[in-house]
Amino acid sequence: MTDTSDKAQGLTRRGLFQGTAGAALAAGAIGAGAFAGLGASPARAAGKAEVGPGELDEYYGFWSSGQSGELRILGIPSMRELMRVPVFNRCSATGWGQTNESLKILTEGLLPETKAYLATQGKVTYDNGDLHHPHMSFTEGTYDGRYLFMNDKANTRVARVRCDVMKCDKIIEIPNAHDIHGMRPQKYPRTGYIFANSEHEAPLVNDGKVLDDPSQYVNIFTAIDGDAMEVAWQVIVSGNLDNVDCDYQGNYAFSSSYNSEMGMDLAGMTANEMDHCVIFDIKAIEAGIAAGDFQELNGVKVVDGRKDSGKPYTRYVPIPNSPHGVNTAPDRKHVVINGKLSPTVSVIDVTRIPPLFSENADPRSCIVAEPELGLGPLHTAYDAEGNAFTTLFLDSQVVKWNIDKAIRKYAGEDVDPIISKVDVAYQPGHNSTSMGETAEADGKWLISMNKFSKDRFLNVGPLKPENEQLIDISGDEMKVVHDGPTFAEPHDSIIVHASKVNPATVWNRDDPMWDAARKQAEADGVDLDYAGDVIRDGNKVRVYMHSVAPAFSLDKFEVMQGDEVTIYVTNMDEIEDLTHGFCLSNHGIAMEIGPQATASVTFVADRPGVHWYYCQWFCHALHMEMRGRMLVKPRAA
Ligand code: CUK
Ligand code: CUA
Repeated sequence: MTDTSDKAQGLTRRGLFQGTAGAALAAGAIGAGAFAGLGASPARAAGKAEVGPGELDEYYGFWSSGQSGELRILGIPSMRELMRVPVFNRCSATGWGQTNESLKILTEGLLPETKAYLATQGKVTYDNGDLHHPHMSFTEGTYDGRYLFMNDKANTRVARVRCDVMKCDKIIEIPNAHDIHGMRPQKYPRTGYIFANSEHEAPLVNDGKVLDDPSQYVNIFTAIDGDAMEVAWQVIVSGNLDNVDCDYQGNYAFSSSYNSEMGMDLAGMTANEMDHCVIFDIKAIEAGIAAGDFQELNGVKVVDGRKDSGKPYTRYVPIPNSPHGVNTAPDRKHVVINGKLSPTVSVIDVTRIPPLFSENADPRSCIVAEPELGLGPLHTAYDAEGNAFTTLFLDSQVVKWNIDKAIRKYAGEDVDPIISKVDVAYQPGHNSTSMGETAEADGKWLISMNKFSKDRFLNVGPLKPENEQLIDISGDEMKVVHDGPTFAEPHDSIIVHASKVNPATVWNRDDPMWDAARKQAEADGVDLDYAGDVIRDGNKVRVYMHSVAPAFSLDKFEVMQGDEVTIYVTNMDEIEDLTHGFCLSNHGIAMEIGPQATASVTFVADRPGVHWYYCQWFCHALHMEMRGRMLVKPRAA
């Protein structure tokens, strides 16, 4: 988040706030008071937030974890954390970042210059990530349960998680871009493209010769083919890019830009009262590329969509002020750009966009409402009845407002679009509603993802958890029904009805995840399913074993000091929830092997002696006995 202290805001911003704070506060007072007697609408009920022991949640919540780098799965409404899926991070439990299978995924999509840089650090991949935005693939405007996609702001990557096994299967680094932030899948006809924003501007040729010449800085919008996980094309833009969303027709994507100024320091970035939203015309860009109107940069076709380019690929809609979240409404028509430093949100009507491109109409003519909601609007979510829910970072509130009323007010009618406000604790960033970013929004639950928990939980020291509050939005008055502490730092979440997701309970033995292991076993004449073999190949040793609770098929094996050893473990148990582990003590080696899965790890055996390996995943009454010995014979003197 931008520093929102008075000192950091500078005079321009303070002026803006002073001019509008009074009106916003008055609106807040009306919201809190005037509707108090109305009570909740009886039409819908969100249901109980408590989910009893043994009962299942109605929704999956897919959570980012910010600088923790992983994806998390929660049950909603219980807010129970169900699973952590390592993506950009290292994971001690599963061996993500250490197994050969995960290292393939973590390394194959890196750019050559990144691999070269990492080699100078003695690494093959990054160990950290900053995962902000998890979103599911769409078909015809709603979730289809195939994939989850997510960004890494820290190291300019986009990853995909397979929903059938809830494991990451692809990670790519985005060339020409710097620090991928906003990211959304195409909603229609299907995903399709993943749109990804490069947040931080950089010189187009970033060779260390340019620092203080902003005219040489650019920013890049990327469309990724989500099936192949390859960059499809890119667009050079003016200003930076923050968040992105797209329409329900498959025509446009929308990116907010908080630094239209191309400032390189805080004062520079917040100088203008108006920034912009960039509208990308997907079909025009595809046509331009087909017609050869691109330059090739690092193997990617890049079109020029800068403000003064005169090209038909982009339009720049002025938006107050340093806008942040971009959220398309389930009515398939409206897109809300959240003002952040302006107390307003700007509502774009997608049916008014074509004239911007065909007739060079005034870009602001696509704006049909700009309601003043309160201080620090960051993100907006939706119900099924034309209402929107916007987080107010500075006010520590969520405001419920009606899109149609906001449009009528903008057209001059005397009507208040604000329905109610609720206090949240404290400083909300993203929010999300049940199915709210799809055409099947159902208006039951809202999660307010609050950056600070302060006094809401037992004190755990200077570093506090964040606080995610579950809010019942089935009535006019929003009701906070649950506080959910979480570790660093969920930015965003989606709430997906459980009927959309149907993961396997046991791996398929033919899964491509261990293709390389399967091929190597074939070359070595080993059957992975019944393995208990040690293959020597020069100073490389491949140890194949399978596991059936409570035993490994090899209870000992021998290698020579200095051998490069690869251990393959296949879990032949077919029972749901029967995961084994393989931990080689005092070697820093551990991994998960799910039922019917194969996993492998490679290391150099350089500690003479007997070393135990053991199953590190409690699997059986004789789990403690599930162990064996590796003998490392000393190198001949
Ligand atoms: S950003 Cu975190 S509060 Cu990265 Cu989606 Cu708005
Ligand atoms: Cu196998 Cu514990």
